[in-house]
Amino acid sequence: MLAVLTGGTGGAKLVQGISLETDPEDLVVICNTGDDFVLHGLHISPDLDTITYTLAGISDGKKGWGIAGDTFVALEWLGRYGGESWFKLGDKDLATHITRTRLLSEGLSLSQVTDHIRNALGVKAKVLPMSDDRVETRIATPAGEISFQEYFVKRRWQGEVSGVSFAGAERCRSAPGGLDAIREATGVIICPSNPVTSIGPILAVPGIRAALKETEAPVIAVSPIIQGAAVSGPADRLMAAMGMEVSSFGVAKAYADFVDLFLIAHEDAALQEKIEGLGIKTIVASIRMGSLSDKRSLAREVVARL
Ligand code: GDP
Ligand code: FO1
Repeated sequence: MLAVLTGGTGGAKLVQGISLETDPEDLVVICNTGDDFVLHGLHISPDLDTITYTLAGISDGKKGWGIAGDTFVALEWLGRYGGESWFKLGDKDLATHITRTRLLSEGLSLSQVTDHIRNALGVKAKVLPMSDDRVETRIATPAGEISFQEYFVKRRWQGEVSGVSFAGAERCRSAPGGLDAIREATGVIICPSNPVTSIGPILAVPGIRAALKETEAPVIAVSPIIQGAAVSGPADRLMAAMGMEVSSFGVAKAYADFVDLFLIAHEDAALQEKIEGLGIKTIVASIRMGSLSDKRSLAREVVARL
């Protein structure tokens, strides 16, 4: 069994490749839930949904989130009634959030709800939230703290960030099966996700970092940073705000206590020796995933090392 740790859009590219290059029944995908929030009274779990839709083959590949071909009629009407319309919830996507909110209110845990949704969509891989408990990524700005979605979507990651925290993380528990998946895996893959706001919250769940250190399985990570910049999104800005070196070396350093193998881009080959100095075997590879064939070949490269 392979255990995969991921956020949403960037991680989903590799998750798609892995699911096509391995037996999906043999995959446990542990997702960030620090981005979860409540809007229109609905519990929204963007990274769980991005991964589930990707594995179901229904994700909007262009945007990286939501369902391909979805319409936005309900959103327009929510706007007419004075509701918030900056977070683009599609009509089909809304059915997911309504179902999640209903099942949670009936007493199911987030992992049980996630299982229900992925089964209904015919997804064979196990999709697990990092925790069933509420953990909230908070972005500190000079004007005060805001939620992750407010920073990411409403403000388009503009403006100064002075810190990132994960409210509730210290008291939360890993979702059932999460720690065992890491301990019992034959390989663990850390996706090229935002190290601060996608992998960071997962590592803040008590027990996960220790399980990654203790597992006998090789732990392999792919750099989300190429030539000192994120391929998409604010990972580079957030790394700088957290005082990290903005490079694949900076990512490797953050994972150095548990990662055995690290994949970096050809453009970063000059950093290979420096990263190996951290005690991490470093491989130069094609880690940009522009096409399905890129995703599959990177997945093959990763899986071959496990
Ligand atoms: P989010 O939760 O939607 O932000 O998704 P993730 O955290 O999983 O993905 C964002 C990260 O993926 C960013 O830091 C990007 O640099 C990285 N990323 C996106 N596309 C690629 C790619 O093709 N290759 C690599 N190596 N990283 C990528
Ligand atoms: N990202 C955006 O940039 N704009 C949106 O309007 C938006 C809507 C949205 C709806 C459902 C969903 O599951 C994801 C959505 N995302 C949107 C993506 C989401 O904000 C990000 O993928 C993550 O939370 C970052 O990790």
